[in-house]
Order: sequence, then structure tokens, then C-alpha cells
Amino acid sequence: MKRILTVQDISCVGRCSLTVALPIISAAGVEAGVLPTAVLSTHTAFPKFTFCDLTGEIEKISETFEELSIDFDAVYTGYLGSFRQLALVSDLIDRHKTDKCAVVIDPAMADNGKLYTGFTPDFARAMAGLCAKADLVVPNLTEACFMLDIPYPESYSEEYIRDVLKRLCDLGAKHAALTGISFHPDKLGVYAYDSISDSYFYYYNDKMPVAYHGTGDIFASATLGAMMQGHSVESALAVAVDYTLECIKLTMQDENRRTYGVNFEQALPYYIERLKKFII
Ligand code: PXL
Repeated sequence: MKRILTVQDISCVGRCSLTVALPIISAAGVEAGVLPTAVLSTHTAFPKFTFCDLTGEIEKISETFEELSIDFDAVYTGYLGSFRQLALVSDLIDRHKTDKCAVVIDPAMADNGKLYTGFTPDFARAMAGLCAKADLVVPNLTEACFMLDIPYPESYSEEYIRDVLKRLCDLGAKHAALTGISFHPDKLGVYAYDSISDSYFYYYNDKMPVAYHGTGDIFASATLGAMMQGHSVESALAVAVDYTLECIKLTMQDENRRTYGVNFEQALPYYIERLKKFII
């Protein structure tokens, strides 16, 4: 059985970061080790939230894993809240990275052209430094633009997306995948670049006329779960596109839904079934 380590916060309510990563990765049949970087009452898009910083635990926990020879098949990082956390997580990756350990980085910090509460363009550039260590980075276009220090475009061409992906890999990442890419009003998907084989990959499914918070965390977790099940990066990204769409569809059907993320829980049986289909 594979074991991964995911490093991100716990937002107690709001369906993001660890409360999403843990169940999805477990559903993929993979042991999910967690290193919580902070405890918040909710994610930061709520009008009010508490924040308990756990930065001081990161190095101690990581060193103790090393002393006990606890190894991981992947290290997966999500929302990180400070420059200090970026530096400590960079050290943690150096400590646990082996040939068989994949590093997946979701630079969760922005969407729709804007940084989340508490982040600055300088932080985004520092996150770009962490992405250099990744086998796979999965930003949305807003995060990619902030990391590359380029303006967020109103609209884009396929050529532009390919250029952004190449630049993300120029930072040092082996694969880069841009989430939420659409060239048609009814379609939405992921566009990826593999810098080793110099090849692109685009996979899409239906686009729903809604926008929910927290889909990026679901997407990244579902991708990692699929990679650990033996999917290629491309095939894993396709699983994540299909699963995220299923979560969105279920959320749309719920008349009592509140703005607390998407219904990823009731789509888990779909995810488990979808994991059986390999496309590449
Ligand atoms: O969904 C990403 C995320 C994770 N963790 C925290 C957040 C957010 C996005 O707003 O605030 C604390």
C-alpha cells in the first residue's frame, strides 16, 4: 500500500485543504499521512475566521519521520500561509524526496485574477521557488500568472496557455498542469505540459454554469490519488477533471447547498469507479 504525506492547513469547516485531501486520498486506497500547518475555523473566504499557526511543528515532525525511517511515495503540498512555511516545506521536500517519491505542489493562493486574503505578489514569487522542486504543479491560471509575474489575461489562446506551461516548467517543475482551462463556453478542463518528453496534453469535460470554492483542492487530491494508483500524470489529471465535474453536478442538484465547497463526499463512489479507467 502506498503512503503519502500531505502538508497543508486544517480548515475545520469549508471543505478545503486537509478535510478534502484526507478522504479523497484514502478513497483511492492510499495511506494519507498529514502534516497540518495551521488550524483555522474555516477557510479565509469566510467573513471571520480563527487561525492557529503550527509552523513550529513542521521541522520537528518531518525530522522525526526521518529518524524513524518513515518514507513516502509522494509529498503533496497545498495552501501554505507564510514565507517561513515555504522555506520549511522546501527543507521537508529535500528531506523526504527519493527516486520513488513524487512531489506534487498545488500553489493554492489565488483564483479569478485575485490573491486570497493575506497573500501578496511577493509570496506568489516565493511559491514559484518551491514549485521548482515539483514533479507536478497544478495551479489555476491566476496562480500561474502571479507566480510568473505576468498579467492575468481576460481571454487567452491555446498558444498562450502552452507558453505559460513552458514557463512553469522553466521554474524547474517536471510537469505543469493548468486547471480550469476553457476554449469553448461549454467545456472546461486541464492543459498540461511534460517537460521531459516536451509534449502537451489537454483533457476536458462539460463546463457547468456555476463557480464553487474549493474545487482546486479536490482536483489536486484526486490527481494525486490516481497517480498513486498507477495512472500516468495525464491519465490522473483526466480522472480529476471527471471527478471534479461530478462533485459540481451533485452540488448543483442540492437545493439546500450552502457556500461551503462542493459535495465531494457523495461523489466518492464515482471517483473509486473512475479510478479503474486508465486513458493513457
Ligand atoms: O482552498 C484553498 C484554501 C485552503 N486553505 C485555506 C484557504 C483556502 C482558500 O481560500 O483559505 C485556509
